[in-house]
Amino acid sequence: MLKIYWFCVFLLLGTRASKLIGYVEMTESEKGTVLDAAPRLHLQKLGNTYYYFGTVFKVNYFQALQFCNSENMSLLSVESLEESDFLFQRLRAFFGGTDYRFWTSGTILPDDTNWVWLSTGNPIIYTNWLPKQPDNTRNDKCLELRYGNNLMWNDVTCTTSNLVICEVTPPKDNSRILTSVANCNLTLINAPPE
Ligand SMILES: [Ca+2]
Ligand SMILES: [Ca+2]
Repeated sequence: MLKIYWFCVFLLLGTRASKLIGYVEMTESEKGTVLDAAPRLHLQKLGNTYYYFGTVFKVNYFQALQFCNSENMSLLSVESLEESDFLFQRLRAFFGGTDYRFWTSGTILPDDTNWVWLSTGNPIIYTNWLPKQPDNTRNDKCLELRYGNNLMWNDVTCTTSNLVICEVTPPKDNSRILTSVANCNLTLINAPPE
């Protein structure tokens, strides 16, 4: 059943970007690099958590939250060294040396004092800031990952256009998964054997 679900997610994510107001398409040169990698890069799994690597459009922080939520996923929260290393290794296998930047759900917006993962509501405990960051140079209230710097963190203006990584850990009773599959409009009879 999980295989069917993720196939549906893959299909839906490819068309949903155009519904986001003000999204920025990748340049032709950027597409040349990342689209070759996209089919294998889009969905990766660490433990029980699945990650979607958006590689074909850029959005601001708020649109990134909206996009992931619309797919029953959450904008990425990097909560451990293990998770950070996993993401970097997966990206490095495809992106080579070019610098790409990705949104996380990290933000200081709620009280302008403490950094939190907005997707979970939890305070940011594990950190991987670049040297001299966060520096809040231009009203920098949101947290981006810099692939070109080993996926280390920078605070940046929330209206910046970045790529997106979503994550989800399917619930054990999988009721939400079944709902998604039901909405997916595929014929379950033709599902591959588990
Ligand atoms: Ca996470
Ligand atoms: Ca900064």
